[in-house]
Amino acid sequence: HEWPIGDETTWKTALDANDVDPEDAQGVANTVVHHITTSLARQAGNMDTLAAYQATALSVRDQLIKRWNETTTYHTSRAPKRIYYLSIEWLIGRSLDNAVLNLGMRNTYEDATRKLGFNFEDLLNEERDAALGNGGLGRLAACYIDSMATLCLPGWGYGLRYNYGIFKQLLSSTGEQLEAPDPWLDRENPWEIPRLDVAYPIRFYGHVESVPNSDKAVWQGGMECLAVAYDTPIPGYATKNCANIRLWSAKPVQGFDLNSFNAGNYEASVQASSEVGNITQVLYPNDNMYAGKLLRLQQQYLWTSASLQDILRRFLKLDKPWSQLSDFICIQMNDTHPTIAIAELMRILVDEEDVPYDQAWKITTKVFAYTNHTVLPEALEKWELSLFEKLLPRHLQLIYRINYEFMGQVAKRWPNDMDRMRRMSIIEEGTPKYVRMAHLAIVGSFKVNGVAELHSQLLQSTIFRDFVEFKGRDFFTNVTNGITPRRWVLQCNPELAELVTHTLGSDQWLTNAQLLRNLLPMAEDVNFRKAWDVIKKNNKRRLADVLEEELGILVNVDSIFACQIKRMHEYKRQTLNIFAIIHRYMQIKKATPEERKKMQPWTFIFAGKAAPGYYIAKLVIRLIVNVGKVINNDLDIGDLLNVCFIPDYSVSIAEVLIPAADVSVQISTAGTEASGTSNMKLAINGALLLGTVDEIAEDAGEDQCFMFGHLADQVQQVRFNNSYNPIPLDQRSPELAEVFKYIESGVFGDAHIYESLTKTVYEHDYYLVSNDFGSYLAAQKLVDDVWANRDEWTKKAILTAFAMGDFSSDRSVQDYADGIWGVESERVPE
Ligand code: B1N
Repeated sequence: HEWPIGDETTWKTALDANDVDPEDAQGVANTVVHHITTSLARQAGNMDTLAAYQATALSVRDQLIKRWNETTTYHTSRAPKRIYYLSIEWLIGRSLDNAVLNLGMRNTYEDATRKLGFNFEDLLNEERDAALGNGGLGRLAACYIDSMATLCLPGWGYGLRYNYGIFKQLLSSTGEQLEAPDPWLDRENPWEIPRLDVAYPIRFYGHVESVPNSDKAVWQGGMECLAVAYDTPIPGYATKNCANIRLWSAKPVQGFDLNSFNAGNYEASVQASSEVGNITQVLYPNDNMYAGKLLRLQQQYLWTSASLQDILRRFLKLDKPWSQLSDFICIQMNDTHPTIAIAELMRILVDEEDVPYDQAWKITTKVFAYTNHTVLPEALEKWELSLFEKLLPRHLQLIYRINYEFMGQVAKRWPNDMDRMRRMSIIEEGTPKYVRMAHLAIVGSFKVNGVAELHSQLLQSTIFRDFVEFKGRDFFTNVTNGITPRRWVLQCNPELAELVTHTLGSDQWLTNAQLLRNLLPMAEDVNFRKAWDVIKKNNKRRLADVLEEELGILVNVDSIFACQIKRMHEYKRQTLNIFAIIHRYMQIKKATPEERKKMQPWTFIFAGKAAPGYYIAKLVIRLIVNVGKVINNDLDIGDLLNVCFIPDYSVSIAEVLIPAADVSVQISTAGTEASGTSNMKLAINGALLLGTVDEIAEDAGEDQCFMFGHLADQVQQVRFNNSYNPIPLDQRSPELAEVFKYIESGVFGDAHIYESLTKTVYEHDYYLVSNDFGSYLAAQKLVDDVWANRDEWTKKAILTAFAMGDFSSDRSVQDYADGIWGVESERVPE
C-alpha cells in the first residue's frame, strides 16, 4: 500500500479497525448493530426480521468490499492478462448464505445473529433472488464467476442491471400461467455498489460521414445516453480474492433533455429521459428463442459498448500499444448476445483511435472467444438488416467490410462455389435480409466452443460445418459446463457436505471436486449408506413440508421423488413426462389391490416458467396442473402417485428441490439439449438419471443411469418419417394413443383445450414423443425394479454423486483459462 496523503498510522489504525475476526461473534454482532443504528436508522427496540437481514447483509457487504478493494489493488499492481465474461444474463439468486460460506464466517454470523435474537434461517429467507436470467445460460454465468473468484483468476463479469428480472409466475385457478413483474430493486439491494462516477456515453441511430482517403468515419447525431456502472462483489471460497460483476444501467445524459426544457416543453424533455430509462427496464423472458426486438438490440449495444469502453480504459492505463491488446485482455462472449462487440471494437480502433482497418482487424480477432449454447434454429440470432442499419449505421458498414473481406477469402479457397458463399455469409440474402450474429461471432473470434462433448460435435457436423472446413478443426473446441459445488452442495445440502467432509477428513473437495471419487467405495459401506439415506429423507421431508404449506399437497416421503425442473419448452419434452404420468395413473386405476401392492409409489415434481408468448409451453403447464388436481384428489389410488407443479421456479426453490430428488428427469429429444446443468446439480446430490443419452451417463457410468429413446443420429430419420411417411399413432405407440383417448374423454377438463398439444404428436411429432414413449415407460419400469431393492438404489445414488467431480465449474473455468483465455491465477497474499 502507498499512503499518498495524511498520517500513515491514523490510516492504518482506521483500516484495521474495520477487520472482523472470522471467529469473533461479538465483533460481528457489533458491525450488525452498527448498521442497525446508522445505515438503517432503526432502534434496537424496533427491529423486525427484514431489518435484521438488511443489517446483516450490510455487515457482510463491508467484508466483501474490503476484499474487493484488496483484489483490485493487487491485480492493478500485478497487471496480469485479464478475462472479461460478457453475459446478458446473470442468474445469481440469493447472496447472503453464499457469501458467509465463502468467507468462512457462516457459523460466526449464525452465532452473532442468534445472540441478537434472530434465527439465521429466517434472515436468509428475507432475501429476494437476483433473477437477472432465464435459465441455464444465466445460471452458468453465475457459477462461472464463483469459480473465477475461487480460482483467483483476474476476471470480471459484465451484464445489464435490469430493473425487473424474470417475471414472477402465478397460476390461475384453471392452471394457466400468469405473469407478474419482479420489482426486485424496490427494496434496497445491499449487494451492489453504485458507481455513479463510472459512466460512458452510448449513441444510437444518427448518421455516418466517411472521412476521405481513410478507413475512418464519423458517426454522429441520433440519441445519446449514459451507461452507469453498478458492481456486485463475488467472494471466492477460501481465498481473499473477490471477483466482480459490473452491471450497466441506462440513464439520460443530463437527467433530461435541456433543449426542450429551455424551450418550455417540459413534458417532452421528461419523456426523452424516460425513453432512455426503458433500455434497462426489463429482462427479455425468452430462453432458447430469438425474438428480434429493437429494444433488445439497444440493450445488447449499450451493454457491450459500455463494457468495451471500460475494458479499454483499463488497458490504456498500462500504456501499451494496441498491438499488445490480446496479451492483456480476453473477452469471452456468452452466446451471440454480445457479438456486436466485434464491430464496436473495430469502430473504436478505426474511428476513434486511428488504427488502420487491417491492423484493427488483426487486433480484434485475437481478443474474442465465442461460446455457443444451442443448435436450435429458432434460437439463433439474426437481426433484420433494416432495423440494424437504423440503430447502428456505422456498425453495419463495418460488418459489410468484414463480410466483404471474409467472402473474398472463401472465394479464393473455393472459387465459384456460390452456394458455399451464400451459406457462410454474415449477411443472409433474401427478403428481408438479415445479419447472422453467429457467423459474425465465428469470423471475429479466435476460438469457438460448445458446452458438452456431444453438443460440440454436433455443432461441428451441422450448423458450423462449413466453418470447420474454413477455420480447421482446432478452431473449434469443447468446454463441458459445470456447476459450483459451493452453492449446489455446501449451501443447499449442508448435511451431505458435512458427511463428505467428515468421511474424507477434510473440506478440500470443495475446491478440488475430483476428491469425491475417493468416496466411491463408500457405496459398499453399510453405515455410510444409512447416513446417506437419513440425509436424503431429511431433505425430502423439508421439501414435503413446502409442498404441503405452499400447494396443499400431501406427498408420500417414501415415494420416488422424480424432478423435472427447467424452462418449459417443447424440445425438453415435459409432455413425454406428463403423458407417462397419465399412463401410470390409468394402470393404477385398472390394477387389483394385489397388483397395487407390488407397485412403487412416485411423486412427480415439475417446476419451470414458459415464455409469456409461448402458447404450447403454457398449455403444457395447464395440463400438468390439471392432471395433478385429478390425481392428487383421487383417494382411491392412495399414496401411489402425486403430481406437483411448483410455481415460480427460481434459484432458491432449486436449492430446496434438488437435495430432495431421487430421480433426475432429463428427457429432451436426443441432441437438442446443448448441455443442461440441473442434471449435474441433481446428480451430485444423489439423484439417479432417467434420460435420453447424455454425457453424464459416461461419467456416472451407464450402469447407474436409466437410459431410453432414440439416439441423436437417429432423430433426423425418424422425424422425416413422422412428417412424410406417417404411421397412425396407435401403431407408433398404442400406449400413447390410449393416453390421448383418456385426455379426449375430458377427465382433465374440456378435451378441446389440449387439442393443439395432441395434434402435433398425431401429425408431425417433431420431438419424437410418440417414438420414445414406449421406451420411456420401459425405463420407468427399471426404476421401479431398482427402487424395490433400496440398498441397490442407495449404492447407485452414491456412485452417481461421487463420480460428479468433473462437473464442477472449477474444472470448466480452469479449462477455459488454460485452453482459451490464457490467464493465470493471481491470489491475493494473506
Ligand atoms: O444454456 C445452458 C445449457 O446447459 C442448456 O442446455 C441450454 O439450453 C442453455 C437465448 C438461450 N442455450 N441457449 C440459451 C438463453 C436465452 C436466450 O435469449 C438463448 N440458453 C441455453 C448453459 O450452457
